[in-house]
Amino acid sequence: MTEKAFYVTTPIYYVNDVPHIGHAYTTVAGDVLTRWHRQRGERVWFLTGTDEHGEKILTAAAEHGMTPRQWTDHMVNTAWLPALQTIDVANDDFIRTTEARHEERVRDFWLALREKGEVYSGTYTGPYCVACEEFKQPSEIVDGNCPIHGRPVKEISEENYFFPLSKYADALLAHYEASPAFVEPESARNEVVSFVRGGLQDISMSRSSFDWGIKVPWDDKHVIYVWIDALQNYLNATGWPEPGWEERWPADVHLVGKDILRFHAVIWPAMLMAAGLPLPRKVFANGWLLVGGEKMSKTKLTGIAPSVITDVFGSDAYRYYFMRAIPFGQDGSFSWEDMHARYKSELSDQLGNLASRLLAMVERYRDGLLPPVASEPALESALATAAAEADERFCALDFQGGIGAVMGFVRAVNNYVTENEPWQLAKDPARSGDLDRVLYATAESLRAVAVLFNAVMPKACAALWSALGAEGDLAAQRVADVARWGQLPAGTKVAKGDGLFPRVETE
Ligand code: ME8
Repeated sequence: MTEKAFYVTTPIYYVNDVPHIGHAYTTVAGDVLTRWHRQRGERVWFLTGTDEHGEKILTAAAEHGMTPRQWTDHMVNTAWLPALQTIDVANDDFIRTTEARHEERVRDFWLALREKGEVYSGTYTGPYCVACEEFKQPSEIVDGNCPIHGRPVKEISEENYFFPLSKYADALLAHYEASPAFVEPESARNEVVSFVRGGLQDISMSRSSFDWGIKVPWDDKHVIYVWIDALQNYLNATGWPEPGWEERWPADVHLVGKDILRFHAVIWPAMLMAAGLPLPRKVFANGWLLVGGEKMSKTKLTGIAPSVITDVFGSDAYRYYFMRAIPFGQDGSFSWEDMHARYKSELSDQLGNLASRLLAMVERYRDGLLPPVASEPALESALATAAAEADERFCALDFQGGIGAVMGFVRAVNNYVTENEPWQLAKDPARSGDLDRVLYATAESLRAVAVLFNAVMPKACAALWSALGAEGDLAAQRVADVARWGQLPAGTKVAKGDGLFPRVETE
């Protein structure tokens, strides 16, 4: 059997509306994580996709005078797939819950659970938030509104089929105890544990008041509840139960926003336990992206399309900013001022400036040809430390820390150039050897930076890689080899090229 892939998923997003930077946030994190693991030499599988059933989608389609099928096709093709290009995401698969490969497996799964006695019929009465597509506890409702969306919930009373979630409480608690890394960060884990300790209620696994969904296989007056349908995408995308599914499953990381933590850390593992299938290894909940102090959402009309930002700053700076500015797992605010300030001080003034200084000096003093390989022990050891630190942090989903480690090295190289004053060395023919050494060491450092920042900023790093005249495919460069000094051969032709991070007007 092929070695199991490192399998990462994002939530599958609702297509009632277009993507905003909150959706892109989780997806970018998944893309950075998987690109990093690829550069560790691992086989990786990165899945994203769309959640297309349920009342919310049905209503959106009707409001636009389309059938749900027309609407979901339209949204996927015009908005959700293009958004992946906008933010430069290299997913391996894209699953839609309206695909046969998903719908058929959902039916099989529930037929099997019903045969095992894991389904019973009953009546659900209580509040429901269509925006969350979630059955709520009366105690959660604030003045008749959903606590997340601030919009009225509706009272529903339906004949439904139920999944006996409550009987899995002990097994779930035992699992959280035995595998502390199953839910991260710590705050998310604590929330989940105390929620389950508070006692679980059985959940409705079907809806009967509308028909946009996967029909319950033994009763076509019901459709499978959209969340129950959606969660299974992660398993179905592996091809389960066809041969080969275990080369992906279990997922190594389910990336989710904290709004949907309970579905992933409580209901989903209980479903898998009921089916006798292995559990995912980790559910990691990111915090809220806030705009103007509020959670940005489609329903609150504060949603910003990713392209509004990438049109100004480009996809690399976009990816860099969100991963750098907000500790992953905590809430954080987006503001244009902060984005611009970091773009200027970190990307333009540090990284961009270092690259353009080096390339210009090699051009000017050495006709664009790299001097002989030369050792520079202080930089070599700073690089080894930064690479090890970055690896540890990125693998722990501490994107801010991983970027910080590489950026710390960029600053060290900038200081090295400033202290060694190659422009002064160039004036003194007797110090030509010193100039060679400084130019070589700086170029070699930048080679390493291109490798270490490739997961975060693939386009800029590819440009830097080619400007340095480096050979081979950048994405194939291994993290484990990055600190091996002397990889750029003497005489390599560098090219000045355009600046990596051009000035952006503050307007
Ligand atoms: O919940 N800050 O889909 P959805 C950070 N279809 N992340 C945010 C965010 C914000 N302001 N807004 C959205 C669904 N997100 C279901 C998921 S999975 C089997 C089914 C991100 O379109 C975050 O990852 O409402 C959040 O969990 C997800 O988008 C919700 O996307």
